[in-house]
Amino acid sequence: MLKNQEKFTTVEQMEADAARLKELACAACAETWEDRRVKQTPQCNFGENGICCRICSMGPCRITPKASRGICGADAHAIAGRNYLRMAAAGSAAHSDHGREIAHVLHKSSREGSYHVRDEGKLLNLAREWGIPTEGRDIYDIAHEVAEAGLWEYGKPFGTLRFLSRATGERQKLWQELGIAPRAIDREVASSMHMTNMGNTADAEALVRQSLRVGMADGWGGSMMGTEFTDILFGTPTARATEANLGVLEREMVNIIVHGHDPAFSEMVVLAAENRELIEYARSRGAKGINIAGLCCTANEVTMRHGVRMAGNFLQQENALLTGVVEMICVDVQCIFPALGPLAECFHTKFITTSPIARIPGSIYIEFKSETAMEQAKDMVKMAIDNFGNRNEAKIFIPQNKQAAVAGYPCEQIIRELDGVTNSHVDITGSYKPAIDCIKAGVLRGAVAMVGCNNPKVRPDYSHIEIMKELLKNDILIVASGCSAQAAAKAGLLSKDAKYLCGAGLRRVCDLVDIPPVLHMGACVDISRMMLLVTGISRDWGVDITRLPVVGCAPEWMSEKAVAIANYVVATGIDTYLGIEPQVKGSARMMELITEGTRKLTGAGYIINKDPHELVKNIISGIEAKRAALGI
Ligand code: SF4
Ligand code: MSK
Repeated sequence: MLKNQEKFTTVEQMEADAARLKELACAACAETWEDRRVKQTPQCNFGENGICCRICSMGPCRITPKASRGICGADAHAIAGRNYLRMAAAGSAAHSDHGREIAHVLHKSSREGSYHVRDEGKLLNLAREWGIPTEGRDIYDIAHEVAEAGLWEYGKPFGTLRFLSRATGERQKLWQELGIAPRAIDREVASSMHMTNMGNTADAEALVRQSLRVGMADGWGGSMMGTEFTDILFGTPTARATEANLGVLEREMVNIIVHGHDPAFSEMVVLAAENRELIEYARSRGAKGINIAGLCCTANEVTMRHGVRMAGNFLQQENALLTGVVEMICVDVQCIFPALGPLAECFHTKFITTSPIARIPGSIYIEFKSETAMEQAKDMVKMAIDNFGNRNEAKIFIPQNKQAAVAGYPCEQIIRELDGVTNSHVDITGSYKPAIDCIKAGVLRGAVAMVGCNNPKVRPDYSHIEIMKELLKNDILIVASGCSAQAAAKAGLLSKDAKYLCGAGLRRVCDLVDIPPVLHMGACVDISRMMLLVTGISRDWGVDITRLPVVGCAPEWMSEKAVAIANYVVATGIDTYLGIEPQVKGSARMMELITEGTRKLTGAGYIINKDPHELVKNIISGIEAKRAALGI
């Protein structure tokens, strides 16, 4: 038994909390995804295998043993390939539209308004990178020009994306040669929809190539822009102490949950909750204060900039409301269950939607406008306070489990931590060389980027947590984002005490650098940070990305955004281990293309295994094989 093992929250404990919440709720309130999943079982095999086509009204057409082609003649490979590309395009559109919204907020930033430039250094660096003059100019003039240049990336008629020049020379050359360097972001999304429109591409390989391209329009385009502009507006994150799981909800405080992805509005809610007058007002209404907690990636965003505590990840959103102490759940975009509408009606909870992108029945719609954001946020916080007295005491149950966590390790913070250890060696300051040396020496065997959602097809959080624990035991450092990072946080793996779960080498590194062994890098859009991290390691090591003992893993993914991400990760040359099968199984050609076919193009592909214990063995042997090939 490892020391302090009992400090970590197990999946069994989390499941017991969820079961108790359901048990205490009345029948109407207690319907959650678990019940709906049962009613949806068995799920449609045609959909599961990707061989149902309904892109024209001659269909729907399904591939069966007696019907190997749709009415137009499209075979299983064309149908599965088109469905797959459409998923990647939709995911890329979602992330990139989020990035676009943030670009518009930056474009409207001003000294007087709600939104300011908080990281001037990052803005100036980006302006220089993009050839935008900075000398003698007002910082807001620069911000507006940078934002406008970013917005042009969505629709420029010529050329490829600016951020591609951040990649290694080898990657840039390869992308050009393969013809997958993304052009304007919207163009790649539109081209994908055009290619998959009735009567166009039926060649599976061409569809997979475009999936890589539209994925890169996300990871090296819209997502990267979202990350950069968010840092400029709200500050580049730094490591912060926080807590995670439903135990962060407070019985005696006004609880407001922010949920979704785009931090523009939640940042305002967090600031409004710090307003002294509103805190006094909350006290006057019998509360001890205002408690903001986060769900999904909005949580990741505000956690790493303000230390806001995390109520949980994707499949925990209903459970948060079942506690009966949430005065308000305020959402922006993506990963929001429509189920929150009827569920909120079972409680006193105000369910507030704020974006025309996510309109949900049963919610109060208050469209967020950047011009009036702070006033709107204050009004909402006041509405939540006014709702505090409406709780039904009989419906309250707050599970006590919560874990300490440290969140907020963007590339800049990782470099800073490494510099802290090596500051006597001036020549390596600002590089990843200390980490590379540890990998070369075998003190660390490699690194894994743990990402992605929860999915009821596998036991929620179990795959994330089991895989992470096994990696730590095997001296493999983890960077994490999205709901995977939150699974880690709930289990206690983002705490510095998680070093007790590590092998001797990784534990020594954690002690020396004073970091947790799972580094929280942010939200889903921040997987773009991981691309820059790997690019930096490749440069500092002088070894091509495909040869590094570094891989990605999404054991419980569900979103179309994850398909876009997996495509740009593979295009960047990083093997990606999946615990949920992409819905292309009905086409042997597509299965071959996404596992081995892309490897011939980009040097990386998917490795798929539904069993988390087997998947982690695959990861470890993949990393060891890369080490052996490097001769280390
Ligand atoms: Fe059927 Fe072809 Fe129309 Fe798809 S595009 S629904 S396979 S006829
Ligand atoms: S929130 S995309 S469930 S990681 Fe980014 Fe979580 Fe997946 Fe949404």
